[in-house]
Amino acid sequence: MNNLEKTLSIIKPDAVERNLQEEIKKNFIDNGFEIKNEKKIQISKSEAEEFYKVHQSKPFYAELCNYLSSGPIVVMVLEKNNAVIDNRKLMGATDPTKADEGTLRKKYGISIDKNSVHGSDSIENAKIEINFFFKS
Ligand code: IDP
Ligand code: MG
Repeated sequence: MNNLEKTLSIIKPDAVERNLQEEIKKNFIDNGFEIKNEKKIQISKSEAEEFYKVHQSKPFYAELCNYLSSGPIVVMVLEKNNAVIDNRKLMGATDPTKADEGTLRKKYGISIDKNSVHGSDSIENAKIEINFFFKS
């Protein structure tokens, strides 16, 4: 069945700093994702606060926003059938020590905060997040 979706992926500062973006992009392509749009940017702290506002009540919110704005990131629109859930599966658990073998966070993540990749968690949030970075 054709269920073509788009999702937002971010290669986070820890991975860009280690120059892993081409290797991580190859994982997406090898797993059937098409990279429809892509840019390398650095966002401000206030943009990170807006992007992560669903987490504003969490104890790690300030640290999280400081981190996402601390260096260059690569933001991408990925497309495939069931892109949202399939990207979450490919990424693995939030905490790299709990992520399954073969997942991006297991392979590249350093810690729960420096976990290398972000991916939208629902079709609705994917639309919001894609619009945040790639205003149409
Ligand atoms: P997700 O990225 O797997 O969707 P979320 O719960 O949405 O995980 O959390 C967003 C981001 O916040 C995570 O990717 C991680 O970088 C960071 N984070 C989550 N939990 C913690 C924590 O307990 N301490 C520090 N950072 C955290
Ligand atoms: Mg999340």
